[in-house]
Amino acid sequence: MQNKPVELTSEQFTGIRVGTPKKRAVGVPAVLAALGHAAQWMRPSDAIKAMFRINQKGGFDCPGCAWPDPDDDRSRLGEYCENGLKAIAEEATKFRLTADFFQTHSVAALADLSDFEIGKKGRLTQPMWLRPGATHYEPISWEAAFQLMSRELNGLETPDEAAFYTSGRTSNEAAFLYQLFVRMFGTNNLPDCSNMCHESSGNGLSETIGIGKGTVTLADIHAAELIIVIGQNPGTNHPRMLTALEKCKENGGKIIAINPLPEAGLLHYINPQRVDRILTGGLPLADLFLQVRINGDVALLKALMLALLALEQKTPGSIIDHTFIKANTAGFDHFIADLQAHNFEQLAAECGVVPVLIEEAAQMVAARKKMIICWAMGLTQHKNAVDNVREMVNLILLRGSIGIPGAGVCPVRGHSNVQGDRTMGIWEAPKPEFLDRLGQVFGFEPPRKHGYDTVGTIAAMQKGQIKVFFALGGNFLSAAPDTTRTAEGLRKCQLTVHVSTKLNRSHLVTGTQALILPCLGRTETDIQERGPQFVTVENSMGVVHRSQGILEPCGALLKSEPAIVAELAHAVFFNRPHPTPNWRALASDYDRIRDLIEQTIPGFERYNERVRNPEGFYLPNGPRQGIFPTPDGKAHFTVNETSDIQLQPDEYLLMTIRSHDQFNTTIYGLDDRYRGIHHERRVVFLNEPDMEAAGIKPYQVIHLTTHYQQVVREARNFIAIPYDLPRRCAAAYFPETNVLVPADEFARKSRTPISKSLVIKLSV
Ligand SMILES: Nc1nc2c(c(=O)[nH]1)N[C@H]1C(S)=C(S)[C@@H](COP(=O)(O)OP(=O)(O)OC[C@H]3O[C@@H](n4cnc5c(=O)[nH]c(N)nc54)[C@H](O)[C@@H]3O)O[C@H]1N2
Ligand SMILES: Nc1nc2c(c(=O)[nH]1)N[C@H]1C(S)=C(S)[C@@H](COP(=O)(O)OP(=O)(O)OC[C@H]3O[C@@H](n4cnc5c(=O)[nH]c(N)nc54)[C@H](O)[C@@H]3O)O[C@H]1N2
Ligand SMILES: [Mo]
Repeated sequence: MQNKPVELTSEQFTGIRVGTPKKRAVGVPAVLAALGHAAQWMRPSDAIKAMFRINQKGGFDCPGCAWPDPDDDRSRLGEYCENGLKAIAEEATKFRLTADFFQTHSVAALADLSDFEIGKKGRLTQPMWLRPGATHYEPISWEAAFQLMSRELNGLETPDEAAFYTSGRTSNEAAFLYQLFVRMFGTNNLPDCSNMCHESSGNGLSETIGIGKGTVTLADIHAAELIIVIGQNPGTNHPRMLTALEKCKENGGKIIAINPLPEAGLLHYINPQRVDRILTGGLPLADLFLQVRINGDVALLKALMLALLALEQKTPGSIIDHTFIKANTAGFDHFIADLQAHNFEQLAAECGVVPVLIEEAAQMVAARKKMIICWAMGLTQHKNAVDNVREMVNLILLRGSIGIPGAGVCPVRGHSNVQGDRTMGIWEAPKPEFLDRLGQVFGFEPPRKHGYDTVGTIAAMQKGQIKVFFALGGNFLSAAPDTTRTAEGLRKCQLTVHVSTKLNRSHLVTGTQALILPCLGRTETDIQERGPQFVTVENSMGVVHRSQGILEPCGALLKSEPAIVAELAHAVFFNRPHPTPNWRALASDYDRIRDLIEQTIPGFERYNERVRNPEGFYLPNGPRQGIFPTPDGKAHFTVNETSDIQLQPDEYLLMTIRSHDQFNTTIYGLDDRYRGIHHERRVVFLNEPDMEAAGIKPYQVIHLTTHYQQVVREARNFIAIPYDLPRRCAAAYFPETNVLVPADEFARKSRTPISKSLVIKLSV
């Protein structure tokens, strides 16, 4: 039974209904949608409790996105948003998966379900084991599970035969213990979701401004005169950002949106917590919308900067901030020489935006020094993604728009603690200073060789070089590129382990044996030997704050993530000659873990004390103060490459994006309300004239293929939707399209898969 091929993704249709795309986001329909999810999946008492404590001081951090909470005035009804409440309804569901469920459903039968159906089965409540050759998972005690993992890990020829993945929901405390355990075990194989996400931002920013994080605070967003939102869909993925943009506009700020899609949340926002806004139909957000072609951003930014140079020539000294540039930057002359060698009209044609609109954008930029650029996955998942990031830095430096209030760079993070995990050392390429300090504090010699990142792990698995794959959260199979190859790799492992709250497809494509370890979620109380515990997280703007669950855990057997890591380390290092920390004591009181973080990582002085402030504390950020911690102390202008993708007549550029009803691979529902799609995910959005030219009828079922390095990858059965997007551009949802993403094509330097610029062919 088990030998029947396991479905890597469901290809079934669910019954599409198409409406008109929305021009306004949020408002009352969003509140109703959110309440609908809560009512359907949660116990009413839990829903009410959770709604009032989400993102409140002393409450729990929303398990959704990493957008920060206001330092002061938080809405009484929780700092909540529609998709935040959906995230909570997903985690705090009233449904439970017990041992009986796994006894009646084989792994193969579960894999036949869609991701939506799998996720809705309920919370995992006890450790489960898939024995070698078995068709069904069966219960296993925690003790036996830790023994099994310890045997497998200690039996490896080298520690590098294990890979330890992290998803960005993991708390600082769990992440710190985890990387410590992994490095004491002897490897830097710490791939994480960030490798597929903002790695390009971290890479481009570290090199140019000396820190791999954003430089602005929420107060800066409110105070900015101009915000450019590029390659991001905040209405769906960071809805609370719309409230911050609203404040900026009320203070007189302007917004430019740069996106291939006219996303509802970029155009118009109805704040659901303000009656005045509801009654008056809300507030227009973007003052200017530039409908860029996919991967046309470097060309667009260059054209915009050329238009700025033209303005500067008319009124010298008014636009380029020479004083700032001279005092704080390097590489200006080289950058300008390269820029001037480009042709404005050619760049405009390349990015697909008409010249007058680029000139209008330049006028807006020229008139406002307090400028912030916000971005997300639309810029980071391309071959030239790091170039995208560095080109935005050029624009910021040209205007001297950094190190002053209301200005700077703002990569908007995804997972709620993805930034904190990196600060804690979840990184396959750790800095030597970090390892030195870790070694000093804990008295060991950490491994120095860089480990595998996500694409490196997939390649190593395929070669049979990874024997144990351990995941602290996430859904590696579905989130990673090249689903088929990733599945092949996972199947070559001896043991695959997932610490999870919910069942997902990664639990169904396994090594010779597999474990699922159920853990507490953000919403639940966490009681350890020395009393109730809270965890800490770092948001997108470098604020570290506490998060404490309030709901009763969904099962008595659940363990917290720090406890699971500590027990694993205890089991693995038991009887080793060299002493390691008292792991169990650490997990009994998270203050103890925080004390060790304080000793190891700069910026965490008086951690336990400061994190007890209701607002938490800001981590140090040099560029925010105009100090650039690069080797020469300067911010760097760089020369960057425009897209080198040349489409053949029958090719299109596909971006794989999120619907309004999902959190990454977790499918909340089957609607994408703002884009007018209901009850279906297997859709591909195409430009209408392109469809006519190719003879594709609206709603016709078509198939998508990619062709990289002689490998043809196919995703079958997508309904073609005519949509407002540039010629030769296409969009479809992830993770259904991850089968198309090659694992061996990625961004230069950051190695992030090219999920936003896949060259595809269509067939019927
Ligand atoms: N509800 C919800 N919230 C989430 C998530 C979720 O899945 N659901 N995921 C979380 C995570 S981990 C992340 S990383 C973030 C993701 O947040 P986003 O980056 O907003 O997510 P995507 O859907 O990938 O959207 C990318 C946007 O970029 C645009 N885009 C694509 N290609 C290009 C391009 O070449 N140039 C430009 N200028 N734009 C382009 C797309 O049209 C789309 O609007 O959200 C986080 N928050
Ligand atoms: N084609 C394509 N692929 C992409 C992207 C894209 O835009 N296009 N985006 C990429 C991005 S930005 C990201 S961040 C990755 C996401 O990659 P991942 O982080 O690996 O994926 P998620 O879907 O967020 O993980 C969901 C699973 O996490 C588990 N989980 C939820 N809460 C908790 C918790 O509190 N603790 C633990 N231990 N487990 C929990 C649940 O079991 C759930 O099934 O995907 C990437 N993949
Ligand atoms: Mo992400």
